[in-house]
Amino acid sequence: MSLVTPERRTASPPHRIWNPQAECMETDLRRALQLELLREQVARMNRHCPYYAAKMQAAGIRPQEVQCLEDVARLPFTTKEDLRDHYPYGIFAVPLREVVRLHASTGTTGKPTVVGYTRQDMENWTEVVARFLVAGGLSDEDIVQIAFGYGLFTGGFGLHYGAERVGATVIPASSGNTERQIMILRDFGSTALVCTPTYAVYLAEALPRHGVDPSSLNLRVGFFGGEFWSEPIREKIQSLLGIVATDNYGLSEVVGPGVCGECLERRGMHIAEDHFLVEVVDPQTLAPLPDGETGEVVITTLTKQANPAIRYRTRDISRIVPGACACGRTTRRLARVTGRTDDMLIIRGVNVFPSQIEHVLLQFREAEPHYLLVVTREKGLDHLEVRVEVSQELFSDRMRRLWEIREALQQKIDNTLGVRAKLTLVEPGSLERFTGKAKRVLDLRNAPNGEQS
Ligand code: DLL
Repeated sequence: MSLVTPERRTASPPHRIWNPQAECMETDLRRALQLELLREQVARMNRHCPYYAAKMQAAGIRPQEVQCLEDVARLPFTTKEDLRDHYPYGIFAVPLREVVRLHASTGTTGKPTVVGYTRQDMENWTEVVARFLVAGGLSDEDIVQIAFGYGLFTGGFGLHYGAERVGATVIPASSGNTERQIMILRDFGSTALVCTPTYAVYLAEALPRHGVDPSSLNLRVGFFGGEFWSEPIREKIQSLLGIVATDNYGLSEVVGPGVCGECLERRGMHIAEDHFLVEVVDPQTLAPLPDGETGEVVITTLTKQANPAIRYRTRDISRIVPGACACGRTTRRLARVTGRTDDMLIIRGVNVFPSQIEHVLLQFREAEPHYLLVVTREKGLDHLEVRVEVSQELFSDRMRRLWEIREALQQKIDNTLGVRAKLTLVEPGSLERFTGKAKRVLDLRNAPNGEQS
């Protein structure tokens, strides 16, 4: 017998706000609070982090010279390399005995960056995650299936504590094991799904193969983040699973998930501005950009105790959405992250972003949003191959149709990228599937023998 009562399915009232005092604070008041917190944070860093104190000295700024919020632009940046150079604990601003949790960033190269949380940091993290969950429609009536990895990655534990704080019933399913995820979705009556957007698509497509009709499930909302995704992917997830999907963003170096998340308006992610000061800067000149202009996101933590970050260069590309949101929150909103400065491939001098390929593929019903960019170097020349999965329907169609689509895709990719790429259509289901963050680029230019598979 199912324990899921019909009430579980009722939609929560739109625009419930978890912490109205913080989320709907008057702008002037919020800015005054941010300045006070910033000054305290900078003074603390200067006292307790010799590496940052030296940086400030080199930049010729003293903590007491931070007089207004705009003065943040006078402070030196922090980069991932800074954190790596002080691996593992060199940037901590409190003794280790005050640290109650450690996580580490997911990096593909070298050592990870280690991040710590004091008891108060855990409290703040839980609070900011609860805010975006409620903003995206979660309530204590929900059963939340968390399919993020539980471990050093901040996704699983971050969402877990926030959802528990809201009072929802939390299922720590962790990532992977799709069969078990489907069993839980069906038998436990999950109403909310938490995972990467890549995995949400994968799971949605796997349901019919496992004989499960998505409309027979109780799912109604989904919270997706941890990697780049696009509006068409949101539409795909929403229509396949019959849910409302919201985007949320964060990174280990400043907290994990919880920096910002969408409300049900889905027009930008509300920033937890009493905990994070977000700037957008020109990635070349590093000069601050006005709201609405696209650049690199730079984040200063305002309350983090264990390892505060001052002007952390995220490498993520986005912009602040100007204007007020209809939901009543007064916090500034960060638009969808459209890519990373370091995901950019330079192929024969042309800048190529994986997101451009995704954009093209989503215009073709016959192609799946499963793709891989393979870069090789032969005789000093870069070659880009784009491997794209075709739909089952096209695969079993006539050869002629396959050729037509191939031609059209090739043309669109060439026009979009501005560089010739070799297009390889591959069988449905043949590219690797990811249960966490997707990896779309295989750059073999510095591999010993290039790639020949
Ligand atoms: O991915 C934290 C997180 C977990 C956020 C779960 C949301 C949900 P890291 O592993 O340190 O932390 O990776 C951070 O992932 O700099 C972005 O490049 C990317 N990223 C995270 N969320 C989004 C998003 C977590 N909503 C890096 N859209 C960030 C686009 C995202 N990219």
